[in-house]
Amino acid sequence: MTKNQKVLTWLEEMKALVKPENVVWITGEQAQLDELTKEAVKTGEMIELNQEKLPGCYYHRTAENDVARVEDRTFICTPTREEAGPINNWIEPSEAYAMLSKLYDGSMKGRTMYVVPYIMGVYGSPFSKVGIELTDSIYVVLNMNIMTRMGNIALDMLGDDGDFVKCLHSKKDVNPDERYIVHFPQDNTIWSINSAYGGNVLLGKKCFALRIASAMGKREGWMAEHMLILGVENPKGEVKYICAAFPSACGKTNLAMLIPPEYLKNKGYKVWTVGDDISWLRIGEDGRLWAMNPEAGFFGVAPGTSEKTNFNALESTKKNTIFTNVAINNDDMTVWWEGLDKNPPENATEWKGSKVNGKEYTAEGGKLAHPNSRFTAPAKNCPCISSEFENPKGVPISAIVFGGRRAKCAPLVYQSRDWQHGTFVGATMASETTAAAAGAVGVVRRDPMAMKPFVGYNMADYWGHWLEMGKKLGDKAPKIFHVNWFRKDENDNFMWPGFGDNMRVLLWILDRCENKVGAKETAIGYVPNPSDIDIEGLDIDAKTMEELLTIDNKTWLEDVEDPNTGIKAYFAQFGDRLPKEMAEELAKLEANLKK
Ligand code: OXD
Ligand code: MN
Repeated sequence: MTKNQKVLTWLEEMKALVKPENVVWITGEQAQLDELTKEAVKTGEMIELNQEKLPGCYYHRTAENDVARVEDRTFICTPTREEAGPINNWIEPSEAYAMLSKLYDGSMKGRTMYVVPYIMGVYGSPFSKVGIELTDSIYVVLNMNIMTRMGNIALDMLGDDGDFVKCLHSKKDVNPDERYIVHFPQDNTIWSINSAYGGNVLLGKKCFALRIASAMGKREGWMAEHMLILGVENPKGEVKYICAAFPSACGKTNLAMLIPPEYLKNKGYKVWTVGDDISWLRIGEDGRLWAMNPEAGFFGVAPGTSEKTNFNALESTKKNTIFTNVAINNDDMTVWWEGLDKNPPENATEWKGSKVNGKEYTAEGGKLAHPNSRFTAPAKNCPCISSEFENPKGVPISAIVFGGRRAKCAPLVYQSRDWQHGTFVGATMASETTAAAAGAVGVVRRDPMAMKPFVGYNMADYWGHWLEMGKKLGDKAPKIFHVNWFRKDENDNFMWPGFGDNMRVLLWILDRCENKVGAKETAIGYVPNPSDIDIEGLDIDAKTMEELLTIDNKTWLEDVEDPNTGIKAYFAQFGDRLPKEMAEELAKLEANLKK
């Protein structure tokens, strides 16, 4: 336990509110975790999978109404609405505490409250921060054990006087009408109630490591970003690091764990994964930008993950993994999901819990796994995990890459002119909806820096913070790029093969960072000369390559001016809080396009 009076006082207050029957401190010791797992299996909260084929793996099924993050029930409770900004939901803090206290009152009656101390980041790193989550869910405890460094180690790092992020979670009765995910950035506090699903309840992840941490970063001069971190090793054994931010369904985990094409592998190129979702970035003593992955595991989307699409992610799930809402193969108690292979199990339990013939069920269009079903896998299982994953200093970043799914607008890759322009490129990031989701196809959705659902304060002030960081970094700033793996030809076919071949684009990016290759200056920034992207062994002709890199000024002007989805309309909602540099960049883009 701890002598930290701030912890003990807060714990007493929270106990008085939720009134648990017992309180159990989570130590992180294996014997305690084994006991909890046993108890969860006994109550049905977890299902034991085949311990020979999937050692240490368990299954969890959520309520049918509790399968994803709930953005419309997620709130940023800053003292004023303006501090939260126009794209966050807001409640005045004292009103939120009062409303939620009524819901939490006695919510753990007859239950055990687990006290989960955890570290976001590596033990002892100056980058790292401590949180404590109080929860009535063993599923949460076991997931936090994979996603964070959890238990006594965190109390040790906290010490007798350290500060921590106060996280209160009660699954209560999983009532969607009273579900709230609420953040109080000025109090470093998160309250989550009436959900038992990953992103809403593993409070170290989106809630702390992005929403609360982005606000901390603004106050303290660092950045919390929705970015993967990967290392590219060249044949001389030198490794350069890249951070990349993409909206969901644009292949972040796949890029983080990329396997280079055969001809590059043969030359000695390798890719190393440092993180697949979140990056905390600070300016190091050498003046460069350094990144650390605050997480210890991957909370990945299962459907679509296969040996072909992401061998390394699949390998990561073979032991000590928790599966949520995938399908079970009852013949051997293993797991299955759409896209794993073409062989759905006959004797299956689908994600809602019904026994079905999986072959017939899927042939009729049924989904055995929920589209947002997940694996929680330890990062150390990943075959390409970076040797720097546990480095308390993090890794120095050469390039920042933004991206989205744009059928026509964005070229395969372009480089911003400088940090200010790069901030504008991130701020105007967008992605088009796909047929996979309900609703119209090809609708542009703005998702600045892929942080739309995760920024813990006014997005306009967040852009201002990016600009401040750029000023501090000066000429040591990473170069900023934009990629688009999803450009389509006139017959609606993807023009670029994607997956491992994206490595070819990463190599151009790194060459640009080292001034080893030229580029064409265009209205939107620097675009590669087509012959500078290596297409050896690819079934792509020079004409396609050229098309992948063309910029159609008319399409771009529409992207600026569309009254609903355009950049101008998007910026307008931030009023005079929009940094003048962003308005300047918009004017420059417009002028360039009209030239
Ligand atoms: C995630 C997300 O789960 O971005 O990582 O939604
Ligand atoms: Mn994410």
